[in-house]
Amino acid sequence: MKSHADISKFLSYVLRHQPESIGLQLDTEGWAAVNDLITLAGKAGTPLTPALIEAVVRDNDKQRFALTEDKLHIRAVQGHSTNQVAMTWAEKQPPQTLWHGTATRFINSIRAQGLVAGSRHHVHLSGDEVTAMSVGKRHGKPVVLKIRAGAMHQQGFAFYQAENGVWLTLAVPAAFIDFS
Ligand code: HQG
Repeated sequence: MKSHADISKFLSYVLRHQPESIGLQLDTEGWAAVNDLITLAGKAGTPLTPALIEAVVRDNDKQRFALTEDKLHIRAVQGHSTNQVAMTWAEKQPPQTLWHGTATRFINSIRAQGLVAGSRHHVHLSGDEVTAMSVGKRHGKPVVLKIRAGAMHQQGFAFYQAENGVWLTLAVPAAFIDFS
């Protein structure tokens, strides 16, 4: 039987990146029908039940997923790269400072280009340094960059916050990044 972590990885893959890999359809806000997900995941070798999905969504360490109240639809709350999805959030005023965890090997490129979204739809920023550090560790030797989010917002850059607290913006010019 697959662990909750394995199922979370599977759900991240099909709900954020490659829904077509199992023939799943997401709407533009990222929602998939739970019944379709169960049928298609089962065919693809990942047996799911409504109770298992509920438990994975509830217990997920980063609260990556959300179910509708009637539990008929599920989505990833952020982190998408699939073009099936174009999520809309209300703009939100960020705190003065946000943090971005990355790897030291990316720093020269980030100095030159600023932070870019890459394959995802947004640059992901954290509200605290500890979280940013753990995000950076996923890529190698971590480094945490201080982002002048308040100044960016004042100059017209839009910020959004996903239900799990992750801050999102389209790009961060190098001028707003503190590399010290
Ligand atoms: C880097 C996880 C070179 C960027 C986390 C990052 C997060 C550049 C990498 C979420 C660059 C992209 C997202 C530039 C940015 N030159 N490198 N100009 N601009 N980068 O995984 O932020 O566990 O797409 O610094 O907790 O690491 O999946 O983004 O290192 O919230 O739920 O390019 O993923 O959540 O990597 O992580 P990613 P991320 P989950």
